Amino acid sequence: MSEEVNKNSYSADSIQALEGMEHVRMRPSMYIGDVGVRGLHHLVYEVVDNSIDEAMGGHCDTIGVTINEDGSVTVEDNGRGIPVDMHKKEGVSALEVVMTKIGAGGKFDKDSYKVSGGLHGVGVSVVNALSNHMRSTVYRDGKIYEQEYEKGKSVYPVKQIGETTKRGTTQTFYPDNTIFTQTTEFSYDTLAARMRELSFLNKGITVTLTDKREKNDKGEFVSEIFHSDEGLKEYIRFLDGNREPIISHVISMESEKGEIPVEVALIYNTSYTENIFSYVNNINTHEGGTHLSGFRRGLTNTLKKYADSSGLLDKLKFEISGDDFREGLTAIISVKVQEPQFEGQTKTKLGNREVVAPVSQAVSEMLENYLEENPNDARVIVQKVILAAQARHAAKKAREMVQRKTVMGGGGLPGKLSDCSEQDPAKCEVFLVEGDSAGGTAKQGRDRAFQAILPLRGKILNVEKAMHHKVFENEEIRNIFTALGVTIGTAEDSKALNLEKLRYHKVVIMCDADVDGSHIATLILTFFFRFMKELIENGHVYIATPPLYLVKKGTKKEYAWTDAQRDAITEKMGGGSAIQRYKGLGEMNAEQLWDTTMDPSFRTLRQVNIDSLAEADRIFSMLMGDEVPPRREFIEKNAAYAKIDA
Ligand code: 0RA
Repeated sequence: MSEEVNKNSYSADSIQALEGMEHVRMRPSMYIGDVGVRGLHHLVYEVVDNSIDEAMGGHCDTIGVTINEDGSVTVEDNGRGIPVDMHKKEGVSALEVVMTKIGAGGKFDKDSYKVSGGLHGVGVSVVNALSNHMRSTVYRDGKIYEQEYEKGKSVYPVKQIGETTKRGTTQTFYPDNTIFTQTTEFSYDTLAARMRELSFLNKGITVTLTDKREKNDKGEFVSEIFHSDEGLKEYIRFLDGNREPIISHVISMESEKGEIPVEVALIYNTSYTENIFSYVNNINTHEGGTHLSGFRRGLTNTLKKYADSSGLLDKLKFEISGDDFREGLTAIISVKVQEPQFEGQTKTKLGNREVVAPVSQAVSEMLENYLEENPNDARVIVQKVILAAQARHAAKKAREMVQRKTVMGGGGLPGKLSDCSEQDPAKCEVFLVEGDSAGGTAKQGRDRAFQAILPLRGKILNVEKAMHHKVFENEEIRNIFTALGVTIGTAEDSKALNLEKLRYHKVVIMCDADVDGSHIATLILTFFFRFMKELIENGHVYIATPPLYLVKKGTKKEYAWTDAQRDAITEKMGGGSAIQRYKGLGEMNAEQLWDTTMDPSFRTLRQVNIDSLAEADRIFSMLMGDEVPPRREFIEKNAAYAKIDA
C-alpha cells in the first residue's frame, strides 16, 4: 500500500492523533516513567495488560510472551481479537484507532470489565509510538487481519491476509533504540518475575514466557509457564517458601463490597519482619494508600477484639500498638478500582477514600471466621503479638539511644568515619567498606573533598533473623545510622525513615569481589531493604565494582572485570604478560583502588533499585534464611554476581 493512499485515509481527528504520537516520542517519560531499563520493560507490561483485561473479562485464558531472536517481543492471546471493523468517527479500522490514537485503549467496548492502571494503562498506542516497528495480527471471524506500523504510524490500512479457525490477537514490537538509548535488551528474569506476579494476581490464566535468544542444555528455548489456580493463597506460599509458618493455613478471602473487588491473603511466620504487598489493578502500590489503611484497620480491630475477649492480654503492662499485630506477617492485598487516584512521590499510593471500608470489612470478616474456627492458631497469633509488643518496648529504648546520639550530636559522628570536607549532601558520597584494612586503603585513595569512608568490621548483623532491639543495639548498624544522619520513626509512622538530614546522596557498598564479599554486601543490602527502604527507593544506594584481575606486561597495566576481558587483554598484550587475581580490596594499593573503583570519571557503580518488592523480599528471605538448598541453587545460578539488584 502506498504512502499516498495511507495519507488520504486520515481524517482531521487522526491528524491530531498523530500529533499525540509525536508528543509520546518527544516526552516518553511522561507516559512510561523513564526510558531506561524499567521503561523498556514497561512496554511489554502495557501490551500484556491488554490481554490480561481480555482474560479478566472472561474472553481468554492463555497469553504467550516471547523474546524473539532479533530482540523484539511478541505478545499473543486467545481472546476475541481486537475489532477491525470501520470506526465511524475516525474513518479507519478500530484496530488502527487502538494502535495509533493516544488514550483510545479498549474504551469503545463499554461492556467489558476494564480497569485502567496507573503506571500502565496508557494504552498500546504508546508502545507503538516508541517502537521502530510494530505488527498487529488479529484472528477473528474466521479471518486473519494484519497491520504494521513504524514509530506509531500505520504503514498500510488493515488487510486480510488469510483464513483461520483461531481467535485472538498477536502483537510484535521492536523498541526504538533512538528512544531507549541505554539499552533495548529485555531481561528474561525481569519479565519472568512480572509474569509470575500477574499469574498469581489473576488466577486461572496461563502465561507462557519464552526466550528465543537462548537455548538450555537440551537445546530447547528457555521457557516457563506461569499458572495459579489458587491465586493469592499460592502467592503467599511462594513468598514465604523460605520462612517458617506459625499457623496451619494461609488465611484468605475474596469479596466484592461496594462494587470493589477485594482479594486478601495472609500468614504469620517466625520472623520479625512485616511484609505487606498491595496491588491496585495489578500494579504494585509501593507507597500503599487507602487499601492498605483498610487492611491494617481490619486486622488491628479484629485481632485486638479477639485478644481482649480471650483474656490473654490481662497481664500485659503496656498498650499494644498497630505495628505489634504485623510482626512476622506476610500479606497481599489486591483490589480493582475503576477510577484509581494515584498519589505520592512515585504515584504508587492509592488515594480513593471509598476503598478503605470494603477492604477493612473483608479483612475483619475473614479473620473473625478464621479465629473462630482455628482457636489454636488464634492463640499462637495473640502470643506473637504480645511478644512483639514487649520487644517493641526494648527496641524503642535502643532506638532512642541511637537517635539521641544522632540528633543531639551527643556522641557526634562515629569515630571510624573519615568524613569529607564538602557540606552539600548532593555532592557527597560515603563508601561502606568491608574491613578495617581495606578501609585504610580507601581512606588513602579517596578524594577527601567529597568522599567519606566508613569501615565496617567483619560480617554485619543478619537483620533478617534478629529481633528489632538487637538491630538497634548493634554497633556497626548504629554507626551506619549516625554516619548517614538518618532517623527512624515519626509521630505518624513509627517505621518511616527521615531522609531530610541524609548526609550523602550516594551510599556506596564496597566489598571484595568474592563469595565472602558478596555475602557481606548482601547483609548490608538486607539491612537497607528492611530498615531504610526509602534510601534504595530514592536511588541513593550503589554497589562498587572492583576489578577481578590486573594484567601486566612490562610497564603496561590493564584491569579486567570479567574472565572474558582478562583473556582479551592477555591476547592483545601478546606473550609474557602476568595475571594477578585480586582476592580482595586489601590487595590493591590506594592508587589502584582510586583508579579502578572510586574515581567517578572511570569507575562503574551499580545503582540498586527494587523493581519488584515482592521478588526482593523473597530473595532476601531466602539468602538470609535457614534453608541451605535454595540459597545454594540461587548462588550457583547467579554465580558471577548475585542479582540482588535486579
Ligand atoms: C475491545 C473489544 C473487543 C476486543 C478487545 C477490546 C480486545 C483487545 C485486546 C488487546 C489485546 N488483546 C485483545 N483482545 C481483545 C471485542 C468486542 C467484541 O468482539 O464484541
